[in-house]
Amino acid sequence: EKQRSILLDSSSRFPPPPGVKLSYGTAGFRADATILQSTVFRVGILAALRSLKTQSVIGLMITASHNKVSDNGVKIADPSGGMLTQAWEPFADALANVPDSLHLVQLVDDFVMKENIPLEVVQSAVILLGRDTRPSGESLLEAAKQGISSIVGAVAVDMGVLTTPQLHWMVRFRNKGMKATEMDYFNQLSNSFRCLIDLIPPGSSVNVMDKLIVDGANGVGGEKLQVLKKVLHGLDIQIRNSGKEGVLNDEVGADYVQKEKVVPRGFAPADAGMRCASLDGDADRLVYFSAIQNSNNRIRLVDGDKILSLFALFIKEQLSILNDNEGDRETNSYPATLGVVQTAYANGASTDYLKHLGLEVVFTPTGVKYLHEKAAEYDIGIYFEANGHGTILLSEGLLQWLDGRSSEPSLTSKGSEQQKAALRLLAVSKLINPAVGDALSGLLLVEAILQHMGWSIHRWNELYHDLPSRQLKVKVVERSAVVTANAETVVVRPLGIQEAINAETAKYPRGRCFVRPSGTEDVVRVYAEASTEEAADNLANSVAQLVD
Ligand code: NG1
Ligand code: ZN
Repeated sequence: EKQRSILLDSSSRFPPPPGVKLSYGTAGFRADATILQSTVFRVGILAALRSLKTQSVIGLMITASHNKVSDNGVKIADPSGGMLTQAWEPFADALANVPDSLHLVQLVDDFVMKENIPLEVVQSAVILLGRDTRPSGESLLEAAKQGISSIVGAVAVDMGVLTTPQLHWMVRFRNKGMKATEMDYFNQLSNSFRCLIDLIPPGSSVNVMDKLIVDGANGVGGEKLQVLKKVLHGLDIQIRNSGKEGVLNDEVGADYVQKEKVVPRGFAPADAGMRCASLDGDADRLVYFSAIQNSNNRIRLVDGDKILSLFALFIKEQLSILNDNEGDRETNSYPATLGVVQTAYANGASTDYLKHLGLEVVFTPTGVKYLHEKAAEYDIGIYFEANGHGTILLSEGLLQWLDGRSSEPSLTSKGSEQQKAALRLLAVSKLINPAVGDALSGLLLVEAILQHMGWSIHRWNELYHDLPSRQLKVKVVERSAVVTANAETVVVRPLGIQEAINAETAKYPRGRCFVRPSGTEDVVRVYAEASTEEAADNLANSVAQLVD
């Protein structure tokens, strides 16, 4: 009927590039931008079907994050603002790789049947589209629109250039029936930041904080931070690499800074010692650093693990104020569970530190979909990848209880410590992006907590000392030949490799090492940690040879 012929017709205009096999991976589809037209068109179809199925607003983001400017990619935001449900990933793979339009129509037909998607009845589907600053983004966005409009009743709304977390945020709040424009986003961030600053105990903050210098990776994050700055009070920010001159992710950005542990381009010798932050290409990752004077561009890196530690410390402090019921027997405490979620890439010293604080630390495989899912099991779940992607999730139950605590009349009159702690946690819940890791909101939370503690970046960095670590990539013919278990810490195939890794690792004090296939690049990654730089390098190199 009509739907079939529209789909047949439009998909024949987007033939897939021959001989390319794509997989949805840890962050959607990614490849050289020139081969992505058909993929993005097809993901447009998927987004429309997803919207029909869930009867909710869906997001489609065109970005390749920290990858080079000539790459691009596409990923879906589900109704909650989170990643596409894993249950649909096999369909995404099948759809992206189907050879021609006849097969495509058949595949869609079968899937619609299987999932019971209401195509016949006239339904409406809404898909919000966003893209980062990559030059290929515009024409790929057009392909996505074509894909969406080949499903009857589906409407694409172009939100323009956005950070990935902005799009996820908009999807989430649109589905809660709220206004969710870009300005709403900026206002919510700046208001909740202000709230946290106003709640700083008198005397405990450094009144004048030095300015923060931010590396915008020559991408969308720097651009958006310029806008946010205008509605923000109480923070002095200077933005570098805002995209006007340099190339996206070219020796700039959070991925480069975290992996290479050097100063990004665009910084001057005079910046040494200053508090600096770096965003990635779509602003969902954040790391801090400070350049070491006369050191060949070396830095003190304050990575995602340390951001996680700072957040955990602050939240734990607020919870213990709330649960301190001395002289206040009337009020019930809330048995809030607090959990932190890391991956095998977390520095061993961070895990030791968090456990030492008495926190529950759990591990998942790489990929925020896994971390996010785990964190959602707690009243407060904090997750971070070492590379700076992470956020904080607070349960509805806890938020309601906090709401009650913060407005109890008996407490209000006293302006008690408990009331303030409740208000702080509520402000955190409004500042932090509940959908995905968000460099802009994460940055504001870091800044608010540093002011609250009265800490410099150096004091923060002293929470613990990172173990020296090294990451390598090994190009292999078939990365899927490497199969891992136990949150990617053990290789189960090819047989024998794990024994060899164990034997190497045993040679080094505090040695730890693992390998895993990347979900976003055609490589196998090697991570090694040991008590000295040299040992970490040697361990990584010798294990890389085992995989090669
Ligand atoms: P892969 O390529 O699967 O290692 C990388 C990051 C992930 C995650 C995704 C999505 C490392 C070692 N890996 O995944 O943590 O952020 O990209 O962007 O940083
Ligand atoms: Zn990113």
